[in-house]
Amino acid sequence: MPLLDSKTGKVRKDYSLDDLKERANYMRGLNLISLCSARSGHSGGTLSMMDILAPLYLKVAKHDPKNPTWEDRDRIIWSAGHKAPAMYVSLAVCGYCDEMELSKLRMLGAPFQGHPHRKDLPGVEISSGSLGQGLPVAVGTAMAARIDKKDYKVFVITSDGEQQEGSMWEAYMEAGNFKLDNLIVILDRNQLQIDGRTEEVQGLEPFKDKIESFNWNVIEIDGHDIQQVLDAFEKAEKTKGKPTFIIANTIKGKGVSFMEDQVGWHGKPPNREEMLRGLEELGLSKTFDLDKFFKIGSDFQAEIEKKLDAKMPKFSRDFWWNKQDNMKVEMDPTRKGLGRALNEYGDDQRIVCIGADISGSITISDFYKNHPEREDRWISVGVAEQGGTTMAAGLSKEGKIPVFGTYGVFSSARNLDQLRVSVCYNDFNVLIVGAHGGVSVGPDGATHQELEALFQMCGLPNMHVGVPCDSVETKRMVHSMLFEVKGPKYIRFAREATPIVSDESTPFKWGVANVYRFRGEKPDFKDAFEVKLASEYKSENEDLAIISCGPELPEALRAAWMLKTDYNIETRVVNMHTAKPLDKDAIVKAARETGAIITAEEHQVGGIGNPIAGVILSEGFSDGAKAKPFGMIGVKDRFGESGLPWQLVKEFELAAEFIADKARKILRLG
Ligand SMILES: Cc1ncc(C[n+]2csc(CCOP(=O)(O)OP(=O)(O)O)c2C)c(N)n1
Repeated sequence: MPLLDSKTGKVRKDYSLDDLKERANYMRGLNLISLCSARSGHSGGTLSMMDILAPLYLKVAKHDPKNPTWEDRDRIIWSAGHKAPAMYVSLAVCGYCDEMELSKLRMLGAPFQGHPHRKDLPGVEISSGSLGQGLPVAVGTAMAARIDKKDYKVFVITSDGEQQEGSMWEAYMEAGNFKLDNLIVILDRNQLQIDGRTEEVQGLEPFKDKIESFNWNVIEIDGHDIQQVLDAFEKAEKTKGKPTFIIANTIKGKGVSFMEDQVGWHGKPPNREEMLRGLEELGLSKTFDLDKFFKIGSDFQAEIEKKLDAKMPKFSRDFWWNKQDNMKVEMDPTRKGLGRALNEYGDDQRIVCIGADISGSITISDFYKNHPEREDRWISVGVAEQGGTTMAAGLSKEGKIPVFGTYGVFSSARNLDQLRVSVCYNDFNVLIVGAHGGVSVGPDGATHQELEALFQMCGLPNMHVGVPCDSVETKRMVHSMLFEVKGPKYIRFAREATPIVSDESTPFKWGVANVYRFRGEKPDFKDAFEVKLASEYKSENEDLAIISCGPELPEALRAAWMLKTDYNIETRVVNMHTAKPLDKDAIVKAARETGAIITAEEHQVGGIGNPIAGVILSEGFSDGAKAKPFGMIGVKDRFGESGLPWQLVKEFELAAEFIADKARKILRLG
């Protein structure tokens, strides 16, 4: 059943096999130019799907772009949300949106986030991007159809790395058990994931037998043969009493020779030259009006920048990073500190590192990269965060020092009960790494921006939580967490390069905050601040204290500089790098000795702000001393968005300008 007019039941256009081949090729071209415009995103796993998506969206599924919420439509659920560009391309060729609009892929405020959000764009059935959830949602949708006696089908797009998630297998069991013959799953079996070949990262074979044993009808096809794709869908629709699973054997990056079967093209967009080469290979060099397409994207980007500039609080001059002749900073991603530490300290035979398919990105693979002799202490679990966490607990029980790491959303939330019971209740010595904390993760969007881990992690008894301010402090903190801090521990860091504001001579003591004081502009930003352990700091009765952690600390330091320059305000900046335990002495002193307090964090507001407020109220002013003005900077109960990292720091009001503006308000400076 093809694309329909839901009012009349008439077919909008009946596509022949040749038409579908032409469309699939065209969709590859549109995909390439959108990714090039976005300058980030997933090329390989989108190109592998086009010979499946063209027939599915244009000929097989029953839907109507003019009536996207038509209740009898077939539901197409994308479990593999990172393939979003391919979804947008499919929706565009069906007419859900204008193809030219795809030039805004992954841009702030556009409806095409790095991972799809159902509230942004008609035709998107569910928000996804956290692997292993779309299929289980689809099982619920198929159950709803059965309850409502509707005959729509539920199609699911999934990928092979995703099969490593345990939640997929619960769903397979349920769908087989409930005989959901209205459920049709299509697996993009391209054999690659981020860390390498699927069979090497965490093998799936014999996959067909496994799924069949769960009472599924399994059909295996060449996913680039559109006739085979059409036949498989037809067989699936005729199958009764069982859900259908189509294993579509594909080639990642299909259609662009230099991307085909290349692991490096997973999360990488083509640059302009690569895009042009790709279009040429596809025979599409003259098909798109590239000038017009890219102009729409760059005009939109310019518009975003203008809006953000207008939104920024104003000061006497532009204090933005590296905008002055002096006060220069070097930038480096905090996550790199993890890799440096594991590389240097990994000879300790107790250390065992567990990777979950994004090992290079979070740098945990630096543990063995230059040390082949350590490979027997490296465990790849694949995309399986719950399994990785419980495995770490088991390793720790036998005296190992396990380090399990992935993006923070998946290492603090996906596995929360595993952390609670198997790690924390047992009080096992496990280091959990949460990379990609904060909105500055950028274009990947909400699903990949961890903004809640401090609530979860600090709420767990026995857990220790560290949030280092830069890559230098990250390395030192990892050392301390490996060898000094005993018990469960979580380290949170960011993705983007952020200012380096410490060095080897900066004091560092687990559980003790550092105090930073601005002493006057210097050629290097870092040298403009004197740093002391909070326990050794003598009060200067400053006007204000800003208590911060992580890469928001450099923003707090910049705010201190701005406030001194424009208002002669003295600020005590406290680096609360251990979010648990909090350095209560440093907080109480700041509350009693300075004129006002601001907490600043690149997290949902209150991650460190709430416990700090609690310490201030219960211990700072419990003797009846007069409370001081208090303010909080953080993300205001909102999911993140796609955008460029520094755009998001502005959009979410986390930049120093917003901290300094908050200070202006609570100190009532004109
Ligand atoms: C729960 C979860 N863990 C980790 C990730 C990060 N991630 C995005 S894509 C990907 C690899 C996916 O590989 P595969 O499923 O084979 O997709 P394909 O190769 O077809 O793109 C990973 C680990 C995620 N999105 N969700």
